[in-house]
Amino acid sequence: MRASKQAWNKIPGSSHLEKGNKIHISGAEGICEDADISKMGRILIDRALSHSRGTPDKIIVTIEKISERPVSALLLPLRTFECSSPEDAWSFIATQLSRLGVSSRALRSSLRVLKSNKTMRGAALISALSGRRMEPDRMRGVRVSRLGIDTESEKKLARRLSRLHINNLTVKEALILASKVASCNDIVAEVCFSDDPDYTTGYLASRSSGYLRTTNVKHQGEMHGGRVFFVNEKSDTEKIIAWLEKKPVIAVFSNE
Ligand code: WAQ
Ligand code: MG
Repeated sequence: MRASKQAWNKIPGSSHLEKGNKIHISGAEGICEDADISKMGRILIDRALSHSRGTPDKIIVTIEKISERPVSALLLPLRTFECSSPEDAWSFIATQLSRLGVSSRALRSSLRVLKSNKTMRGAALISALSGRRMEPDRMRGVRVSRLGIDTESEKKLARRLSRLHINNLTVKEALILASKVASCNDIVAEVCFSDDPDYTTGYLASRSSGYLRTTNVKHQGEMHGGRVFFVNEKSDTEKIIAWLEKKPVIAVFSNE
């Protein structure tokens, strides 16, 4: 599902309006059984209609049959780091990312995406070394899709998150997405700030660090946010994008 809203700008010196940017309101994706398609459609439409970024004037729901058998990806272990301010949070994230081999150029490049008020629908692909943007459509970014969690793992995850008082859809969906992304060999790390004005916890994730939630990555009420995937310099970008967008992946606690 994706929901957006057309912005209108005042033409200076006149009472007329002209079309501005299309504002991304919300998006969501998942995998479900045939029997649950209508239910899932309703849930997604309701979500689009009640979002803190605003009321959309366009909602697109795409439903596709998946013929390929999903592969599994291990759910990343989760930890939360309490940070006192956006500066404190960024300093923590930057330190972790440099340990993972992300250059300072790439860090600067990622901050431009994460702090931009022109939020993208998808994620930016940034070379971990040169900081170069690798995705063909820089306005849209790359949208990770075809991802889910198996029923047993979902129950176990709900129990674990409940104990931490964070058993909500935002955390669950972000953890599943990060687990799919981290299972891609050519992705070094991910960093995410929500673009929701009332959600100030972000995260960084990678296979070796796990999913590290970071509080106060932005101030309450701020509309910026985004996602960045740092990729190996010599990787095949087209292949990575096809895998992120099209490969069905189910997150699991263990491969047994
Ligand atoms: N694929 C790629 N990028 C995406 C996707 C996706 N499926 N969904 C969202 N994005 C990008 C897009 O640029 C959004 O503007 C940005 O991420 C933020 O999306 O542990 O809510 O849905 O407490 O606002 C993270 C912290 C919450 C969770 C993430 O992201 C926690 C969140 P949002
Ligand atoms: Mg959002």
